[in-house]
Amino acid sequence: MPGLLSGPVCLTVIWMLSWSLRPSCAQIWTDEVLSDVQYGRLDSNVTLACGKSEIRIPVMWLHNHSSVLPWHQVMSDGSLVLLHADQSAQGNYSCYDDSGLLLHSVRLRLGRPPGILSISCQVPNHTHVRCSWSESVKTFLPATFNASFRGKTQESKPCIIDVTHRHCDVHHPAFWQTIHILKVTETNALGSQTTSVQFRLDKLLKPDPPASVSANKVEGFPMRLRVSWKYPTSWPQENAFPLRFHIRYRPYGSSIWSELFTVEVEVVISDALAGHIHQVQVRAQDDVNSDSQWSDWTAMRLVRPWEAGTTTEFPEDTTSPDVFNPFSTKPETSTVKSQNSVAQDDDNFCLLVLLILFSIFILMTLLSLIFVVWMKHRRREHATKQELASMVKMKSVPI
Ligand SMILES: *[C@@H]1O[C@H](CO)[C@@H](O)[C@H](O)[C@H]1NC(C)=O
Ligand SMILES: *[C@@H]1O[C@H](CO)[C@@H](O)[C@H](O)[C@H]1NC(C)=O
Ligand SMILES: *[C@@H]1O[C@H](CO)[C@@H](O)[C@H](O)[C@H]1NC(C)=O
Ligand SMILES: *[C@@H]1O[C@H](CO)[C@@H](O)[C@H](O)[C@H]1NC(C)=O
Ligand SMILES: CC(=O)N[C@H]1CO[C@H](CO)[C@@H](O)[C@@H]1O
Repeated sequence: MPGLLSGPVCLTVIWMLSWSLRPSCAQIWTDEVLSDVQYGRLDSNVTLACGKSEIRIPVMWLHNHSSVLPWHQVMSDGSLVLLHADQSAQGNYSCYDDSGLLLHSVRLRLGRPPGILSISCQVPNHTHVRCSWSESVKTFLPATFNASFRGKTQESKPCIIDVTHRHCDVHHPAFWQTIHILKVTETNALGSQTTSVQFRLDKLLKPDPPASVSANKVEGFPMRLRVSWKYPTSWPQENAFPLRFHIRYRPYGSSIWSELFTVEVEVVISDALAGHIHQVQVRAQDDVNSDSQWSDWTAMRLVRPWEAGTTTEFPEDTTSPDVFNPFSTKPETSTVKSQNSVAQDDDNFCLLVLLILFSIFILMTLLSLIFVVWMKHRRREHATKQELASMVKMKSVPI
């Protein structure tokens, strides 16, 4: 068995372990390096001091373990000035005295202080505001954000931040205040910048599109279509904040829409073109507040009115329009399918790699077992030969 430890099996195991541990090692390394970081502005002159203690001149500087430095000057106190530093000037700098002793080392990260943010807010109902932002200046540096929200004559309350998605949420804003102010502060190692925007919640109020839209023929009426839908799930109980709905429809291929408005959640269209497939869409708006915005239109529904002499091919349920509607459903299912198959391919690839690794492992084990058995065999042969030789010797010794 000790033969196994130094054998190829052990090597294989070590190789596999190091292979699987590599990403976490890299992680630890970057964390260590981050402990001594100096930040500087891109495209400016950046000064790196050679330690705090008094310096024995001359000193030598290395960048990423190489003596090739970006455009620079070394000052009389040994500090290094990088002139008009660009991205490639980032990295690990170390300075040495003339005997080769390391005096100081530092990691340089370059970037820019934060600039003004561009901010936009969505108001899907009366109790929720979500504001998101994007940087107008690329800073290249990690940043933190804080945000506050207030009505014109009101105490400010925090806008709760989601750092990864760069947005923040306000719950139960004071809707009766017309003007609201949002302030977002971005802070990084080089500075801090506050952006503030003013807006009117009633003008930003925009419901999500109506849900569960269905369009059906009306048995016995060749010019009628029944369209129904539900309040969007993000809109609170129907009675407190009623919505009004805008329905539009046209025979497939026509460019002219017919329209209907209602506060109900169902309409019967009575002027459909007999025998033709129709396209139907619905959108919603807060019924009380006409300054507010219409939702986006729902996906196109296709439906054909009832025709005399034809039997009902499809059951009269909400899914039947989808059967007529190859256009809206097909792209969805096909993208889902392709994503699935990509994921499956990945899985298959992993499985294959595992299988190959496993069979290499088995092969190595077998080989080293054979090797051990062979070694033992040889040793025994060797021993018997020696025994024989000594016996011969003993015989030849005269008694
Ligand atoms: C950087 O240093 C150089 C040389 O000392 C000088 O000419 C230049 O004006 C400096 N640039 C800035 C932005 O300070
Ligand atoms: C030095 O290393 C840093 C990363 O540690 C890299 O961004 C930079 O481009 C490197 N520069 C040179 C000149 O090798
Ligand atoms: C956000 O951070 C800035 C800078 O650190 C600070 O001045 C401001 O008071 C902070 N705002 C809030 C709402 O915490
Ligand atoms: C308002 O919209 C948000 C975001 O869609 C949702 O989380 C919340 O439940 C909605 N509020 C009500 C009362 O429906
Ligand atoms: C911060 C950092 O990574 N410092 C390293 C830079 O390079 C010198 C010389 O090789 C190392 O000693 C430092 O640890």
